[in-house]
This record gives sequence, C-alpha cells and structure tokens, in this order.
Amino acid sequence: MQDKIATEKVSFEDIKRDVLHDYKLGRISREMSLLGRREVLTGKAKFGIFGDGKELPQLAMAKVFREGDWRSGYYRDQTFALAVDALTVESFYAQLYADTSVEREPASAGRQMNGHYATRTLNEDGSWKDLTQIKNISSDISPTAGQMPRLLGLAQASKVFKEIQFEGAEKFSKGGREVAFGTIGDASTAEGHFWETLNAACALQVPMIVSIWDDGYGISVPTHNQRAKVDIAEMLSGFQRNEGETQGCEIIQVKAWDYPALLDAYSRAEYFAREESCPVVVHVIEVTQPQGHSTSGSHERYKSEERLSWEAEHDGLLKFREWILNYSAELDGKEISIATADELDEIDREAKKIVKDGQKKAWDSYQKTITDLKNELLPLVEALANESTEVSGEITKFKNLVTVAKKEVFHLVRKALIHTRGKNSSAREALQKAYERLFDIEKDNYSSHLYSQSQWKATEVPVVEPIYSDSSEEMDGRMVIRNNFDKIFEKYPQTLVFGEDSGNIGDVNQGLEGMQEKYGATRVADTGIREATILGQGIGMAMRGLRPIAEIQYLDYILYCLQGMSDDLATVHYRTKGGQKAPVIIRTRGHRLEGIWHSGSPMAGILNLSKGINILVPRSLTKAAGFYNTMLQSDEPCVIVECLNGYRLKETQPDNIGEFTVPVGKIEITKEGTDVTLVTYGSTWRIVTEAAKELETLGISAEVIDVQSLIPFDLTNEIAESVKKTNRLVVIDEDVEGGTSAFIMQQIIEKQKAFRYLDSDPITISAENHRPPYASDGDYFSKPSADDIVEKVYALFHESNPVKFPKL
Ligand SMILES: Cc1ncc(C[n+]2csc(CCOP(=O)(O)OP(=O)(O)O)c2C)c(N)n1
Ligand SMILES: [Mg+2]
Repeated sequence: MQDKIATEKVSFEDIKRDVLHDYKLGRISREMSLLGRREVLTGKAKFGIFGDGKELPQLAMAKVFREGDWRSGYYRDQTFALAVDALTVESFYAQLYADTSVEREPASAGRQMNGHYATRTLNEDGSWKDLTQIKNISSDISPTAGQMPRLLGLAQASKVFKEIQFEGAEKFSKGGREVAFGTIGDASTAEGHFWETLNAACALQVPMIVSIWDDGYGISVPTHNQRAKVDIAEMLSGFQRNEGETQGCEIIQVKAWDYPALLDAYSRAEYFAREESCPVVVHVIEVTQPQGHSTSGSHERYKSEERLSWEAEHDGLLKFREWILNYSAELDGKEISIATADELDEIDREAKKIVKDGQKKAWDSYQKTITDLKNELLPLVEALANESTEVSGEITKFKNLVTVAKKEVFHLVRKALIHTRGKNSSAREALQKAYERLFDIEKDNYSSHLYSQSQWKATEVPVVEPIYSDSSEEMDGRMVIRNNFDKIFEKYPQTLVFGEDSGNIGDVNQGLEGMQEKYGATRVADTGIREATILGQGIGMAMRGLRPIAEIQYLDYILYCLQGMSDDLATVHYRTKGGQKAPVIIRTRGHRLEGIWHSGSPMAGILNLSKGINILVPRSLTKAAGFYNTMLQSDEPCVIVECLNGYRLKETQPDNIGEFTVPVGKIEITKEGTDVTLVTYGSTWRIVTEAAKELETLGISAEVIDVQSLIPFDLTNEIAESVKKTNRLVVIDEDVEGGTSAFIMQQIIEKQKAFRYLDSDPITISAENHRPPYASDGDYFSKPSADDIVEKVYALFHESNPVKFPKL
C-alpha cells in the first residue's frame, strides 16, 4: 500500500492515553450490557439487545470515523455510538426504558427498542444542521440487512458531492471526502440486501466500509446453516478488486479480539475508501456474544459447552487486558508499559460506577415523568371518589399496582370519567380538562412527525397554477414531463435521477430523453436491475441533503423495494421524532397496460405499507410534472405514479413549465354533475370520464372527481360536498376489491361523514381479484371498463326509479 493518510506525530504518552481511553470505554460499554440485561430480567425494561463481545472492533472503527462521515448499522453498535459521542450511558438507558424525551433519548425519543442508534441531523424547525460537523448515524431499523441499501446512498452521496455544487452544499459535504460505514451481523449476510448492496457499491465505486460482526450465529442458527461457506471472505473473493481496475472491493479479515490488528485493519480500510473511493469489507471474525443474542433467550440452549468456553477465553476485553498487561517495550533505554493490573482494576471499578450512576439517573428521570403525571391526575380522580363507589374501587386497584406506567394512570382517569358520566361537577370538569391536555402531550410523544411538521411540509408549498395561452403547444405527454425535468435539473443542481434505463436512453418512455447528455451521467444515471438499492441510493442521498429521484421502472416492480419504503423511508422522520428526514421522490409508472406484470396497480399494498410517504397518482403527465415541482420544494418523501398509457397521448404544455405546481391533498372536479359523484384516480380517470359522457346520454348527470393525491387525501372534504349535492357515491379504480377503493370509501363515508347525504348504497367498482391477463381483452375482462361503469352506475338509478330508468 502506498502513502497512508497524513497523521500527526504522537508520543508514547498519547498512545497510552488512547489505549486506556479505549479500554475504559470498552469496559463502560460492557457494564452497560451487563446491567442492561439485568434491568430487563428484573422487569424494569421490556426487551434488551446488547453489544457485548463487539467492543473492540467498534473502538477501532470509531478511530477512523470522522466528522461528516456516516454510519448505517444495526443494534450491536453501542460501543461505537459511545465512542463517536452519539450515545451516553444515560441516553442508552433512557432508550431501554422508552423515555419519550428527545433531550434524554435523542435517537428516537423512546420510539425505538434499545440498540437503535441515530444522531439528529435536523434542527427543531426541520432545517438541516451542519452535517460536516457531526459524526452522523443514520437511524437504525430492526429488519436485519435493511440498513444496507441506505448505506449505498450514504456512500454514493460523497461521490456526487465531488462533482456537483450548489448553494448550501457546504453543510453536507467537504468535497465528498466522507466515508459511509456499515455494520451487519454474520447471519444477516444471507439476505439479498447484503449482496445487492455490495454488488452495486463495487460497480459504482463508492466510499463505503462494511464491517461484518461474525459471531457465528444468527440467534440460534449457526453460520454454516446460513450461507454457502462459513468463511464469507472466501465467498466474497470474487468481488476483490484487481490491480489497476476500477471495479470490485477490498476485503480485510481480522480477529475481533486483536486490538493492534484491528487498528491496522481500519486504517487500511479508511485509506481505500476515503482516498480511492473503493468499497471495503472488513470481515471481523472470532466475535463473541458473552450474554447470548438478547434478553429473549439464553445461548446455553443452543451453544455447546466447548463453544461457550471458547467464547469465554476469546472475550475481546479480556484479550485486550492481557495485551495491555503484556505490552512492554524499550524507549530511550527505558522499559515502558501501558498499565498495571491494579490500574486496570481501578478503571474497571470506575466504569462500573459510571454505568450504575448513569443508569440510575436515566431511571429516575424516566420515573419522574410517570410520577409527575400521577401527581397531577390522581388527586383529581380522588376528588371524584365520593361521587361514585366505582371510582373509589378503581383508585384502590390503582394503588395496589406493583408497577405503574403512563398507561395505568390514563386507564384510571378514563374509568373515573366513565363511572361519573352525566355528573357535571366541577371536580369532574377539572379532571376532564387535565386529561385532555395531558393526553394531547402523549399524542405528540407517540404519534407526531409521521409527516413533516416544518415550513417545508408538502401541503404548505405555494400553489402556482399552470398558465395556458394561445401559443401553448400540444405534444406527447412524455415531452411535457421531459421538458419539465429539463427545467428541474436547471433550477435545482442538487437534483439527480437514476434508475434502470434512465440515463443513456432517457428512460423506457423517453421522459428523460437527452437529459444525460445535457446534465451528465452523475445526475441522470443508469443503474443495475436492483430496485431495493435504487431506493436505498435515494434514501441515503436524501439524508445527506441531495434531492434524489429514484426511478422504479414499472409500478409492478416496486414490490422489490416496498420493504425499504415501508421499513425505512416511511418511518425515518417518525422513528427519530423529527430528528432525520429523507425527502426522496420515487418516480414510477404503472396502472393500465396489459399483462400480469405490466398492468398492475397494487396501490392498496403501497398505501397501507407506506404511511409516512405521500402517495400521488396524477392522471396526466402535466399533473405529474406539477407534483414533481411541488415535492421538490417540500422536505417529505413521495411516490409519483405516472400513467403508463399516457406518454403518447397529447397534452397541452403549460407556458410556465417547471414552475407550476399541483397541490397535494387536493382533489379536482373534472366534470360537474348533479346526480352521482364518481371518484377515481390515475389511468382509470379517462375511462370514468368516457363513462360519464355516456351516462349523460342516459339521463344521468355524473360529477367526476380525480383524487390525484391518495396520501394526503382530500384535505378540505370537497368530495363530501359533492356527495351533498348529488346524494350518490361511486368509487372506481383498478386495484383489487377492498383495496384502494375501500380506503377512499372510508375517507369519504367515515372521515368526511358523507353517509349523511346518501340516497343509495355507496358502491365501489374495482378490478377482478386476479391479475390482469395479457392483451386488450385481458384488460377488458379484468379491469373496470366504461361499459362496466355505465351499467353499475345506471343500476343505482334503476333501483331508485325503475320507471324512469328501466332495466338494461
Ligand atoms: C428481516 C428480519 N428477519 C428476522 C429478524 C429477527 N432477528 C433479529 S436478530 C436476528 C439474528 C441476526 O443475526 P446476525 O445477523 O448474525 O446478527 P447478531 O445478532 O448475531 O449480531 C434475527 C433472525 C429480523 N430482525 N429481521
Ligand atoms: Mg451473528
């Protein structure tokens, strides 16, 4: 290896201080694990998963993790989080207890199980912090290997920042020198996400270091049952970069208990990644799990005596201690050492005390939140005791409880309010008021930040109407969207699009035609066929301040990345209580075409699994363009489903292309009518419009509504207003029955209370439950046609007035 990264000269005293600092941090981390398990087993916390056995490699990794760098890892990394100041003993226990305070538990404000780390990249108002000054941890998720796709995007951002500049970029990157660090367990490397990410990283040559903590087990299943070969480094050897090539990665194998070898491994890894933008895998072997997998079981059940005693002997901290004690060298003729056994014992004692004190402080603070609540509400309930014997009974039950959480306090209050119903005493009113005020606070604690709460919230984006004039041109829809992208790339240098065939040919429908030539292959890029990591590129880059448009070629293939949408993208703002955001735009196209996998409209699946993401279903490419223009001004993620059969249809391009917006959460009445409200979205809109015309000839005046935005949904209740006028409601789409149409119906009938205005049954017209067979007839017999719609709507009128509307 050539030159190393420039380092300052250090004295032996510096080294000694560093080593002992690591030792102490390692011991603190271990004590946190030991006490953490006890806290769970004694019932003070629900579940615990810890990083014991993984301390040493994480200390080494932290040494090359610099301000501006990123980690995307999993639940074992408490030592690393401590070492990079993303965690304190108190915040660790605050999370274990599920304390909802952002100050005390900044990673998730009590929303995540313990071991899920995150730093806060956002200020309270939702604006970005200077991320180049932070050692950044992207918020962990529990699905194993789910952290990998995002890691790719975090690493790729560095490469992109080397090439593009924009105002404000200095907050996100210093010349693209940042490295993204990933961590993953050995068993989780059996997941597709691991291989897909590594393959893509090797192709893209991004600065990424993936550490595999190989402890030989995935819960109880040993490695040899998990993958093709026990030694994953051997399996990965085909990924090894060849001399002089710019593909592949470097692979380093190192033992988890060998402190100097670990330091060396990570300094080499850093060189490859930071200086050469080459991905690196650090396969850390001989890792142990002193306490087993988690508090849910004991490893004695599945590990042999032999394995258990091997683990005890190879405990990293034990070996570290031995190494320190055995260290001896000569400097200037004098024998030097790092520490004596007594000195290390003293550090052990200090570590134990630091952890005990931190845990106690965290417990007391957490308990205080409950005690405060109890102190405020219990006297108000007690004031009602003489109004009802049931209330006294509830109070006695409450006082006999061994443990009290907020839930028990609220349960008592709600029971007291039920038992005193109808009594309008001032005591009851006082309780009711306090209950409502405090319940609102808890609502915020547990349910806030699913969507943005900042000034950049999608619904706050100013509406700019499209402008049409005599000189507005008519053209294919794909030209409208293309011209809009052209303006977008010109206006927002931080925007980039990538997907299968998106670059060279400008996407399969030429909606990006010529864009790569004009804006370069970094901003308009082809990718491999790998939807999960296309999304991951989007998430990671959006977390670092870029504005990625991740293109999924067809809606039918979005299922490959639905896991990431659901588990990662949709939850990131929520699971950090507004601490992180990833405003990715997922561009896809779908609905009506022909064939089992080219006509799907699995909208309900997406809708149900992606709460937290705006779901936009424009009926035309002009509408789609407007949504891109809106969402690029917002800090929320979204999916925009373009109509697959719309690219070659003629549309009139607005004169203010690239500027006009389409508001989210707003419906459009596209045809006025008085007799029935037909609600639809996407490609079905054209068919409904055709049916509405035919209904007119049958004496039925239909109002047609395009929902446009499924999430958020009709925020001003305009559909209910329409039903108030027409007194009839039909929801039409091409999803399965009980799918998106059921969601729309629930919103209108239950949320908007439109049931009050109905004169006939509200009905849905959806597709058959099987997927649509190939060709036009496959479509005709499985998705609602204009014929179906006309007949079903007509039937409603026949039922109410058979004379005027005789049977068809
Ligand atoms: C996708 C997914 N499947 C299953 C689980 C349940 N689970 C949690 S941890 C774990 C084992 C992971 O083993 P490994 O990757 O080796 O990490 P380790 O816990 O050993 O550090 C499993 C199966 C999960 N969290 N996510
Ligand atoms: Mg494992």
